Amino acid sequence: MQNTATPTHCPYCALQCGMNLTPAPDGPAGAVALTERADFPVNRGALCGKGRTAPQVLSSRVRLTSPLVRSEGRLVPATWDEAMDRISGALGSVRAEHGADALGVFGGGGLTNEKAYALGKFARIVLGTSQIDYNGRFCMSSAAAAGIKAFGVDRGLPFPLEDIPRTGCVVLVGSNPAETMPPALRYFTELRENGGTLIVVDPRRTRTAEQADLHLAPRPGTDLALALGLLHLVVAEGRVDEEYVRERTAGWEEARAAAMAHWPEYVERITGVSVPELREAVRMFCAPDTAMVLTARGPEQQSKGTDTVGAWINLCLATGRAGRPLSGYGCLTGQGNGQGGREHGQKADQLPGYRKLDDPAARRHVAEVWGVDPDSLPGPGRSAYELLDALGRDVKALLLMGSNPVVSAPRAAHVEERLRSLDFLAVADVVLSETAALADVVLPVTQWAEETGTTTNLEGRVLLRRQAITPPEGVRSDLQVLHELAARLGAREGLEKKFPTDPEEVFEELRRASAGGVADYSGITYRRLVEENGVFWPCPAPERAPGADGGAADAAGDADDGEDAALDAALPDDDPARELPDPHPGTPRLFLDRFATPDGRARFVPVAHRPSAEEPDDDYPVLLTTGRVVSQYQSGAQTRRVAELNRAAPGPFVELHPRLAARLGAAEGDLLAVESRRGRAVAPARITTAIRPDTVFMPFHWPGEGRANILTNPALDPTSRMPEFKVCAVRVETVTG
Ligand SMILES: Nc1nc2c(c(=O)[nH]1)N[C@H]1C(S)=C(S)[C@@H](COP(=O)(O)OP(=O)(O)OC[C@H]3O[C@@H](n4cnc5c(=O)[nH]c(N)nc54)[C@H](O)[C@@H]3O)O[C@H]1N2
Ligand SMILES: Nc1nc2c(c(=O)[nH]1)N[C@H]1C(S)=C(S)[C@@H](COP(=O)(O)OP(=O)(O)OC[C@H]3O[C@@H](n4cnc5c(=O)[nH]c(N)nc54)[C@H](O)[C@@H]3O)O[C@H]1N2
Ligand code: SF4
Ligand SMILES: [Mo]
Repeated sequence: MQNTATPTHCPYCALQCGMNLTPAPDGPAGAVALTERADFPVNRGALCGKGRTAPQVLSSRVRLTSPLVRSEGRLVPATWDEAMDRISGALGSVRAEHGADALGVFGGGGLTNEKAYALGKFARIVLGTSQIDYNGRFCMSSAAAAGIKAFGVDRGLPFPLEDIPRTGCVVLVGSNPAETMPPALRYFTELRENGGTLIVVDPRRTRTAEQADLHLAPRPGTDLALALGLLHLVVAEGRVDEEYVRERTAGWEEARAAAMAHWPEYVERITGVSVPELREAVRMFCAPDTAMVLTARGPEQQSKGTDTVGAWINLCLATGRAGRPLSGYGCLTGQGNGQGGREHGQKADQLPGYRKLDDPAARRHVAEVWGVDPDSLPGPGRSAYELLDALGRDVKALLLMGSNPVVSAPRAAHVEERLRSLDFLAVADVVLSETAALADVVLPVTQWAEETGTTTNLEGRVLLRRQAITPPEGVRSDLQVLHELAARLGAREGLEKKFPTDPEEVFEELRRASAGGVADYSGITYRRLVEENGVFWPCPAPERAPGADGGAADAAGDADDGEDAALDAALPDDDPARELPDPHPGTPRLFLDRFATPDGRARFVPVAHRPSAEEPDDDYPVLLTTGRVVSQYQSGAQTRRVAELNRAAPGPFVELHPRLAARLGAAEGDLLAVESRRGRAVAPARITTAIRPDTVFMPFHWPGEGRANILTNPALDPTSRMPEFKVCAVRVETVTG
């Protein structure tokens, strides 16, 4: 690699902040110098502590550089050939004995688009299994399901972040960007500087809530009732945008009737948010001409997350705040490629381009790109938690890439036990995560700055994350891993040729596979990504662009090859448009003309409040909710390797209100035992008036006895199959002796 600065992007969250990296020839292997990259509009040079220290993981001593295989119970170094032979041997024999569906694949929303695409393809055409899903199921699947129901397409934000400071009011529901996306906080600060207002809905007075004009602190798990109560008031106070509802939506009468059953006083009893606060929120939301509702994991990670997000969307629709400039509903996605990772086929029910695996036209299209018989593609498989729960029973061998479920899955002790009961586990990772430590074979892979690939950030902006340094000896890329496994398992059919190791070649195929799908990337090239600093999907290739406005609506239709033929027929052979088509500009803003539903109207969803899967009772009287702190990322596999971050956030804790602490006789720093029906965790008390007295909060970044996910409830949302990370019932005691 040259010793010049390469513009690239952070490995961690969905903001995908831009940064410049230059190899540092005098430092240890993998050392780089990080400098500001002001030209990338999302973060304009700003980084959080995690992004700023991410290069340390490149040269970390604990970085894996040799494959490991289990021998006499211990993981010992091995050659790549040995490791790959073991994996292909084990997968092959499990398949021979138990069938293809006994093979499982688990992916991650941190994988690039190319990897996510190749992993889904590998599962379906090399292993022939339906049993593939990924950690994005734990992330924003409820918002995705609700978005598809209401708008016909799911893209995190339907507008760029730069629109936020120019709207009139933003409601942030269960989102704490001050800790989870610090450089994005600026958009909300600017909103308020411009005279707009910020409402934050969070059971805790977070650093984000401290910036708000109004902070509503509902009981965890009651956002659905809260949104319905607000909609009730919107109707009662005559604030419905009748013309908009008539012209751009369907299903209002039923949704209205459902909301009218949620009286403000009833909602106050459920949520703990007072009627005057509800009225103030409605006033602030409705007073300006434009407004937005943005949700994150708070309302989504619930066993009713899809309905909950649906209720917030209903509020936007009733007040005419969707599909209009500077207004709309959006979900702040989480992982580096949380958006793209959910579009290209590592999800149990999905094919590339956000196509459905059970749609015959989609199967035909993708099978043709893959050069296989559509009937050979398996059907939809289990969702993430259901897949983990089936390990050792129906699913006997697992290949895992880009997740650390021993720490991050709900009911984690059970998941760990399931992983241990497998006949065979292979994990590809950059460090020996808690999950990799259980594996039979561990493959050391390249990480972000050592490889090139695309990610799609929370705005739907596709980016090129470029290689900036040479990887260390001994590691290979995930794409190489899949190529070599395909060579071993599908040698007879020459399958390895279908798994290129050059990311751009994979992307070229992904373009074709996604063409005509909802998430159409066919007009995007690596070159454009560099020249334009990212391109928003949908971006159809010019020959199939549906028109200058390029709405997602057209792309979202069940477009298959018929559309191409029609377009071709419409253009005379010598039409210059055939030779020099203008590239599609990409679609920063969705829905301005129509929603991506067949009739172009958004759909209200009639929803009613229901309790969480587990409500407090005499045995487990306290609510537990979980989430994040600014200095650790997810399961901590990467950030726990950085000394500076460990100093800032050294370990787990239990946040609780002074009144609850007094009842327990607990002082700051005392060890608390938190027990749920799943298990018991122990961590020190952190006492603060910033949390409701009926609720405790634990971050989930650490393994060991303070592992929050020992406690969490795997109750699933019926539509999205999202587990209820954000609410379960616990009892709390001080630990004596
Ligand atoms: N520092 C850091 N940043 C990250 C990550 C990380 O691990 N660490 N992870 C990335 C990923 S993958 C994701 S998904 C995002 C997540 O980003 P966020 O969604 O902002 O993060 P969380 O802390 O999980 O949850 C947000 C808030 O929801 C609140 N909450 C809890 N229960 C409820 C409830 O019932 N209702 C409501 N309304 N709110 C509730 C919590 O108190 C918390 O403040 O962050 C991304 N950025
Ligand atoms: N209690 C509770 N639990 C939660 C949540 C919560 O709010 N509360 N949030 C959930 C959410 S939103 C999420 S997204 C999940 C995330 O939880 P996980 O799925 O565990 O995510 P990470 O910790 O990021 O794990 C990624 C792993 O892949 C490795 N890795 C990184 N990049 C690559 C790559 O390119 N290739 C390969 N092969 N490996 C790579 C990392 O080193 C790490 O070991 O946690 C969920 N769990
Ligand atoms: S906010 Fe997210 S993308 Fe930006 S530097 Fe921090 S972790 Fe990286
Ligand atoms: Mo996430």
